[in-house]
Amino acid sequence: MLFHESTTNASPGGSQISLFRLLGKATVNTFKADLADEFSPNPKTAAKGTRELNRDVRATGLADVQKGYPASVRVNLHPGTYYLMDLGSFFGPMGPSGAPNPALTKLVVRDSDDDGWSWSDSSAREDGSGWHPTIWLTAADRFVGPGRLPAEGSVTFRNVGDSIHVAQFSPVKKGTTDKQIQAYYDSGVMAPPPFALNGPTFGLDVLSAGSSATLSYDMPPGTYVLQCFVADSVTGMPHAIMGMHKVVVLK
Ligand SMILES: [Cu+2]
Repeated sequence: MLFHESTTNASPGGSQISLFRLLGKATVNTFKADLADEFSPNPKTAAKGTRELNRDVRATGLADVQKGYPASVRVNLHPGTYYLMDLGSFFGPMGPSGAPNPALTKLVVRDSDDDGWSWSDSSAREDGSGWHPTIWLTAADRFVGPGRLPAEGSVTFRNVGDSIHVAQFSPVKKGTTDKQIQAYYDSGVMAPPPFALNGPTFGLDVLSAGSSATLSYDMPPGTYVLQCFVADSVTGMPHAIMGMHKVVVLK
Protein backbone atom coordinates (compact mmCIF):
# COMPACT_ATOMS: atom_id res chain seq x y z
CA MET A 1 0.00 0.00 0.00
CA LEU A 2 1.36 3.40 -0.97
CA PHE A 3 0.74 6.47 1.19
CA HIS A 4 1.41 9.93 -0.25
CA GLU A 5 2.07 12.55 2.38
CA SER A 6 2.26 16.32 2.38
CA THR A 7 1.64 18.89 5.11
CA THR A 8 0.32 22.42 5.49
CA ASN A 9 2.04 22.67 8.90
CA ALA A 10 4.79 25.27 8.39
CA SER A 11 6.44 24.69 11.79
CA PRO A 12 9.93 23.13 11.80
CA GLY A 13 8.46 19.86 13.09
CA GLY A 14 6.05 19.68 10.16
CA SER A 15 3.93 16.55 10.29
CA GLN A 16 5.20 13.33 11.80
CA ILE A 17 2.81 10.59 10.82
CA SER A 18 2.82 7.13 12.31
CA LEU A 19 0.75 4.16 11.23
CA PHE A 20 0.36 1.31 13.67
CA ARG A 21 -1.68 -1.66 14.84
CA LEU A 22 -2.44 -2.38 18.46
CA LEU A 23 -1.14 -5.75 19.65
CA GLY A 24 -2.46 -8.12 22.32
CA LYS A 25 -4.64 -6.42 24.88
CA ALA A 26 -3.44 -2.91 24.07
CA THR A 27 -6.09 -0.22 23.59
CA VAL A 28 -5.94 3.36 22.33
CA ASN A 29 -5.61 4.50 25.94
CA THR A 30 -2.79 2.03 26.61
CA PHE A 31 -1.03 3.43 23.58
CA LYS A 32 -1.44 7.05 24.71
CA ALA A 33 -0.03 6.16 28.12
CA ASP A 34 2.93 4.38 26.46
CA LEU A 35 3.56 7.45 24.32
CA ALA A 36 3.51 9.79 27.32
CA ASP A 37 6.12 7.51 28.97
CA GLU A 38 8.26 7.49 25.81
CA PHE A 39 8.44 11.31 25.83
CA SER A 40 9.02 11.61 29.57
CA PRO A 41 12.05 13.72 30.59
CA ASN A 42 12.80 10.99 33.15
CA PRO A 43 15.10 8.45 31.40
CA LYS A 44 13.75 5.50 33.41
CA THR A 45 10.19 6.35 32.35
CA ALA A 46 11.27 6.91 28.74
CA ALA A 47 12.97 3.48 28.72
CA LYS A 48 9.75 1.96 30.01
CA GLY A 49 7.86 3.78 27.23
CA THR A 50 10.02 2.11 24.59
CA ARG A 51 9.49 -1.33 26.16
CA GLU A 52 5.74 -0.68 26.26
CA LEU A 53 5.62 0.46 22.63
CA ASN A 54 7.66 -2.59 21.58
CA ARG A 55 5.03 -4.75 23.27
CA ASP A 56 1.84 -2.86 22.39
CA VAL A 57 2.15 -1.69 18.78
CA ARG A 58 3.44 -2.70 15.40
CA ALA A 59 4.37 0.51 13.62
CA THR A 60 5.32 0.91 9.95
CA GLY A 61 6.30 4.55 9.36
CA LEU A 62 4.90 6.62 7.91
CA ALA A 63 6.90 9.71 6.95
CA ASP A 64 8.03 12.89 8.70
CA VAL A 65 7.50 15.73 6.23
CA GLN A 66 7.88 19.48 6.16
CA LYS A 67 5.79 21.93 4.16
CA GLY A 68 6.83 21.92 0.51
CA TYR A 69 8.56 18.52 0.75
CA PRO A 70 6.04 15.72 0.28
CA ALA A 71 7.08 12.08 0.61
CA SER A 72 5.58 8.66 0.03
CA VAL A 73 5.82 5.47 2.04
CA ARG A 74 5.16 1.99 0.71
CA VAL A 75 4.29 -0.64 3.29
CA ASN A 76 2.92 -4.16 3.19
CA LEU A 77 -0.27 -4.17 5.28
CA HIS A 78 -2.24 -7.20 6.38
CA PRO A 79 -6.01 -6.82 6.80
CA GLY A 80 -6.95 -5.34 10.17
CA THR A 81 -7.52 -2.16 12.12
CA TYR A 82 -4.81 0.49 12.02
CA TYR A 83 -4.37 3.93 13.50
CA LEU A 84 -2.79 7.03 12.02
CA MET A 85 -1.32 9.69 14.30
CA ASP A 86 0.39 13.01 13.68
CA LEU A 87 3.05 13.43 16.35
CA GLY A 88 3.35 17.03 15.12
CA SER A 89 0.11 17.62 17.03
CA PHE A 90 1.26 15.58 20.04
CA PHE A 91 2.13 18.54 22.22
CA GLY A 92 -1.17 20.25 21.54
CA PRO A 93 -4.08 20.34 24.02
CA MET A 94 -3.62 18.08 27.02
CA GLY A 95 -6.11 15.29 27.68
CA PRO A 96 -8.23 14.87 30.80
CA SER A 97 -5.34 13.27 32.69
CA GLY A 98 -3.02 16.14 31.84
CA ALA A 99 -1.14 13.90 29.42
CA PRO A 100 -0.62 14.69 25.72
CA ASN A 101 -3.63 13.61 23.74
CA PRO A 102 -2.84 13.27 20.02
CA ALA A 103 -5.71 12.72 17.61
CA LEU A 104 -5.83 9.22 16.13
CA THR A 105 -7.49 8.31 12.84
CA LYS A 106 -8.76 4.78 12.49
CA LEU A 107 -8.11 2.95 9.25
CA VAL A 108 -9.49 -0.48 8.36
CA VAL A 109 -7.55 -2.52 5.81
CA ARG A 110 -9.60 -5.21 4.09
CA ASP A 111 -8.53 -8.15 2.02
CA SER A 112 -8.30 -7.16 -1.61
CA ASP A 113 -10.06 -9.28 -4.25
CA ASP A 114 -7.36 -8.30 -6.66
CA ASP A 115 -4.94 -11.17 -6.22
CA GLY A 116 -2.81 -9.83 -9.03
CA TRP A 117 -1.32 -7.28 -6.66
CA SER A 118 1.71 -7.94 -4.54
CA TRP A 119 4.04 -5.68 -2.70
CA SER A 120 7.20 -7.00 -4.29
CA ASP A 121 5.73 -6.70 -7.79
CA SER A 122 4.67 -3.12 -7.34
CA SER A 123 7.86 -2.02 -5.63
CA ALA A 124 9.81 -3.55 -8.50
CA ARG A 125 7.70 -1.50 -10.90
CA GLU A 126 8.15 1.63 -8.84
CA ASP A 127 11.91 1.26 -8.79
CA GLY A 128 12.40 0.24 -12.37
CA SER A 129 15.55 2.34 -12.51
CA GLY A 130 17.37 -0.46 -10.69
CA TRP A 131 19.35 1.12 -7.87
CA HIS A 132 17.34 0.83 -4.72
CA PRO A 133 19.39 1.16 -1.53
CA THR A 134 18.47 -0.48 1.78
CA ILE A 135 19.23 0.85 5.26
CA TRP A 136 19.19 -1.77 8.02
CA LEU A 137 18.23 -0.80 11.57
CA THR A 138 20.12 -3.33 13.63
CA ALA A 139 19.98 -4.97 17.06
CA ALA A 140 23.08 -2.95 18.01
CA ASP A 141 20.96 0.20 17.45
CA ARG A 142 22.87 1.28 14.37
CA PHE A 143 22.03 2.28 10.78
CA VAL A 144 23.82 -0.02 8.36
CA GLY A 145 23.80 0.77 4.64
CA PRO A 146 25.38 2.82 1.87
CA GLY A 147 26.79 6.28 2.58
CA ARG A 148 25.32 7.63 -0.63
CA LEU A 149 21.61 7.81 -1.28
CA PRO A 150 19.56 9.39 -4.05
CA ALA A 151 18.42 13.00 -3.47
CA GLU A 152 15.34 12.03 -5.44
CA GLY A 153 14.38 8.40 -5.11
CA SER A 154 13.53 5.60 -2.72
CA VAL A 155 15.19 3.98 0.26
CA THR A 156 13.96 0.83 1.98
CA PHE A 157 14.34 0.68 5.76
CA ARG A 158 14.41 -2.77 7.37
CA ASN A 159 14.25 -3.01 11.14
CA VAL A 160 16.11 -6.23 11.93
CA GLY A 161 16.70 -5.16 15.54
CA ASP A 162 14.63 -5.69 18.65
CA SER A 163 13.32 -2.16 19.29
CA ILE A 164 11.27 0.50 17.58
CA HIS A 165 13.41 3.00 15.68
CA VAL A 166 12.95 6.15 13.60
CA ALA A 167 15.12 7.39 10.72
CA GLN A 168 15.30 11.18 10.58
CA PHE A 169 17.44 13.01 8.03
CA SER A 170 18.79 16.47 8.99
CA PRO A 171 21.09 18.56 6.80
CA VAL A 172 24.69 18.99 8.05
CA LYS A 173 27.76 20.80 6.76
CA LYS A 174 29.73 19.10 4.01
CA GLY A 175 32.51 16.97 5.48
CA THR A 176 30.76 16.30 8.80
CA THR A 177 31.74 12.92 10.21
CA ASP A 178 30.00 10.53 12.59
CA LYS A 179 33.01 10.93 14.87
CA GLN A 180 32.31 14.68 15.17
CA ILE A 181 28.64 14.00 15.84
CA GLN A 182 29.47 11.49 18.56
CA ALA A 183 31.98 13.91 20.11
CA TYR A 184 29.26 16.57 20.20
CA TYR A 185 26.87 14.19 21.99
CA ASP A 186 29.57 12.94 24.37
CA SER A 187 30.43 16.54 25.31
CA GLY A 188 26.93 17.03 26.73
CA VAL A 189 26.91 20.58 25.35
CA MET A 190 23.41 22.00 25.06
CA ALA A 191 24.28 24.52 22.31
CA PRO A 192 23.11 23.76 18.76
CA PRO A 193 25.52 21.37 16.98
CA PRO A 194 28.26 23.28 15.10
CA PHE A 195 27.77 20.96 12.12
CA ALA A 196 24.02 21.68 11.78
CA LEU A 197 22.75 23.37 8.63
CA ASN A 198 19.45 25.11 8.06
CA GLY A 199 17.32 23.19 5.64
CA PRO A 200 14.42 20.83 5.40
CA THR A 201 14.43 17.62 7.43
CA PHE A 202 12.52 14.47 6.54
CA GLY A 203 12.46 10.84 7.43
CA LEU A 204 10.73 7.63 8.26
CA ASP A 205 8.62 7.63 11.41
CA VAL A 206 8.47 4.78 13.93
CA LEU A 207 9.29 1.36 12.51
CA SER A 208 8.77 -1.70 14.72
CA ALA A 209 11.20 -4.59 14.94
CA GLY A 210 10.65 -7.02 12.08
CA SER A 211 9.02 -4.39 9.85
CA SER A 212 10.13 -2.65 6.71
CA ALA A 213 8.97 0.36 4.72
CA THR A 214 10.11 2.16 1.60
CA LEU A 215 10.39 5.95 1.74
CA SER A 216 10.28 7.94 -1.52
CA TYR A 217 11.24 11.61 -1.51
CA ASP A 218 12.75 14.50 -3.47
CA MET A 219 15.07 16.58 -1.26
CA PRO A 220 17.88 19.13 -1.85
CA PRO A 221 21.17 17.30 -2.55
CA GLY A 222 23.79 17.56 0.16
CA THR A 223 25.12 15.96 3.33
CA TYR A 224 22.63 14.77 5.93
CA VAL A 225 22.78 12.89 9.18
CA LEU A 226 20.38 10.03 9.68
CA GLN A 227 19.41 9.73 13.35
CA CYS A 228 17.10 7.85 15.69
CA PHE A 229 15.72 9.58 18.77
CA VAL A 230 13.84 6.67 20.29
CA ALA A 231 14.67 6.21 23.98
CA ASP A 232 16.87 3.20 24.70
CA SER A 233 14.77 0.47 26.36
CA VAL A 234 17.30 0.15 29.21
CA THR A 235 18.98 3.55 29.73
CA GLY A 236 16.24 5.78 28.33
CA MET A 237 18.91 7.71 26.45
CA PRO A 238 18.05 8.64 22.82
CA HIS A 239 19.60 6.09 20.45
CA ALA A 240 21.39 8.90 18.56
CA ILE A 241 23.41 9.82 21.65
CA MET A 242 24.32 6.15 22.04
CA GLY A 243 25.63 6.13 18.46
CA MET A 244 22.62 5.64 16.21
CA HIS A 245 23.61 8.27 13.65
CA LYS A 246 24.94 7.93 10.15
CA VAL A 247 26.20 10.63 7.83
CA VAL A 248 24.91 10.17 4.30
CA VAL A 249 25.31 12.15 1.09
CA LEU A 250 22.22 12.68 -1.04
CA LYS A 251 23.06 13.12 -4.71
CU1 LIG B 1 16.58 3.73 17.39
